[in-house]
Amino acid sequence: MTTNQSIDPSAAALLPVAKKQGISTVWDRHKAMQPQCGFGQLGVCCRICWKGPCRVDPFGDGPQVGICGANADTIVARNVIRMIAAGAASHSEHGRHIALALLGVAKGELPAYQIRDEQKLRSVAAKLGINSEGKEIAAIAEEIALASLEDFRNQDHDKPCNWIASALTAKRLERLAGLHVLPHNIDAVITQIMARTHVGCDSDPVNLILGGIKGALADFDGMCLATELSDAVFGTPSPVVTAANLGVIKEGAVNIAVHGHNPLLSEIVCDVALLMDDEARKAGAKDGINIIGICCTGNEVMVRHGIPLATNYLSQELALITGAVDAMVVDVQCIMPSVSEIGACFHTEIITTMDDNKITGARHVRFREETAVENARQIVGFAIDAFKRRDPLRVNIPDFKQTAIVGFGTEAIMGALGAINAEDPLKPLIDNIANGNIRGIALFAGCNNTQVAQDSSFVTIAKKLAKNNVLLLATGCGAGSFAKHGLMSQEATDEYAGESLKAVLTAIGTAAGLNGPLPLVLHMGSCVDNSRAVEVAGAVANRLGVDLDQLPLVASAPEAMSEKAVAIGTWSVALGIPTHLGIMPQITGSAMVTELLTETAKELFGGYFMVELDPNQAADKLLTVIDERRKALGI
Ligand code: NFS
Ligand code: SF4
Repeated sequence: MTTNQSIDPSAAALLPVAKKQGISTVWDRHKAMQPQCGFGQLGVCCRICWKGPCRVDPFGDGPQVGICGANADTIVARNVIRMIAAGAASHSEHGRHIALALLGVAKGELPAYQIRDEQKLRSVAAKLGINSEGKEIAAIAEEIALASLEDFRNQDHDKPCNWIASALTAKRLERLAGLHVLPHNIDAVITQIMARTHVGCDSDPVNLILGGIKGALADFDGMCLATELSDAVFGTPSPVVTAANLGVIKEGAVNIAVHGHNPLLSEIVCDVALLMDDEARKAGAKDGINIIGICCTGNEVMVRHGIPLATNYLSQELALITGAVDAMVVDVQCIMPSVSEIGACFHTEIITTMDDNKITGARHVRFREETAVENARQIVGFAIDAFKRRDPLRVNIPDFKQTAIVGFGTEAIMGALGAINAEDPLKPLIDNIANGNIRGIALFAGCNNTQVAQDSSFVTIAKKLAKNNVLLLATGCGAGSFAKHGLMSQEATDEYAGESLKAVLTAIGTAAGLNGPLPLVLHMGSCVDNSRAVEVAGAVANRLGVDLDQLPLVASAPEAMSEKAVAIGTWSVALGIPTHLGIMPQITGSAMVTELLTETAKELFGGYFMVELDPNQAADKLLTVIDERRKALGI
């Protein structure tokens, strides 16, 4: 059963419960917000100074410039690049946090953390050009942490950030350098966007958008380092069987939802939960402690440790409405402020943990890496206490969950391919792309948005592409969506993959010891893990001696919502990837900016935005693009 708000059966089961209990959800608030402001939708509302707000009349009858004289092109460009700056700030702040933690680990200051994957650490060192031969692990970690932090403090404009320089093909780096959009310092580039968009500064839309693209590439740099350093500290993902959807909540357990993005907290909560399991049992929880994930923190612990995923962005409130979540522990980003009010309708502890991310009405436990275990113990203790207050009569756990095989980072994908050709793991992938068994590759990323029925665009596009033999990768809430709907299973491959794709996935999965095909959609991790897909694509491009904009590779964010998604979409374009948006971006009030990002970008970068709200047509357009690229490659 589905609703027009969501195709997730858990939503259909729980929305009536919410209604009966008088609890409003994101969908109720969306309805109450209608009609939404048309000026805002077009991006032509400016609040950059207090002479405003100014709104340019899209029909040409009213004012065509703001009080300072800024026209729609300037206003739209400034608005969108400020979104990119915020997205880049979010991802990069996450990255900085991990880099500083790695430095702390290297110096022996953070006993709660270790280097769990030494091999990864060494391969990161090699990637960054750090000689690790004969060096202690701690010394290598320190050098890597400092090289990463250098990306936040280098002042030489001509020297690109270390991570982006190590991550892209030489051709791409050259092209980006030629356009002066290679970031030299993440913090500086974000600051420059804020500075140039201040009243009375840059008003040239082309110049503004190029500044935004540099910011988006700084976002890419921040996520590369966040991903790779997290692997070294917490382990590199490898295939693991788990489950997704609200049915992973257990009535007989103390259920702790970890929600947000940063694994520094959730990893330790998982460790401590194991140690405190007996305490939970003593409190009457026959199934002990059950950790469940929401949003990208959920994806992080899912791909690394097989922790089940409760849900993705849009139904985070529904997890609480089950009445069986004892604590929701949040760190940063994508946490609806409404959760504290809904938690208060139940026995649920909503616990914020980061000093710059508090929610009114929630409990705050000040999480520090230095005291991580102690903090996590306190958090788990609150959850166990809350469990004792749970009202069994208000428990409504929908009986929906799907098996998901997840954990396909670059290493896992190479490992699986290596089972077919150990000497040259890329060969089976390249051969199958060349012979057409794999028609192309699509990366699904991004959020949920109340403007489309939750998960529906993801699922519709993916099924159509799979049927047409496109290999599917996913991250973030897109990955959450596929996991919940059973598309990360071997059965899904049998049911939905086109014949040639099925044969390839079966050959690889079987050789890799999965006793059957690879899942239909490969879960690469959280949103910061989008860098993994670029790594695989870069390896293929290098091997073929081409650049990323020549590969039959597309990206799709059919339900995008956040500023982070705007940043990711923009770097995807700058890296040469045709990038579909299934939500109307807030730029259409400027024909010039729209053209820049959809047409001109193609000439400059090879990548471009494609906007198509209808998922069926979007799939067709993505297939057309894949075929164009194949033709150009002569395959
Ligand atoms: Ni990405 Fe992940 Fe989800 Fe969107 Fe939010 S959780 S970082 S921003 S909503 S995919
Ligand atoms: Fe209006 Fe210009 Fe101020 Fe924007 S910067 S609010 S367009 S006067």
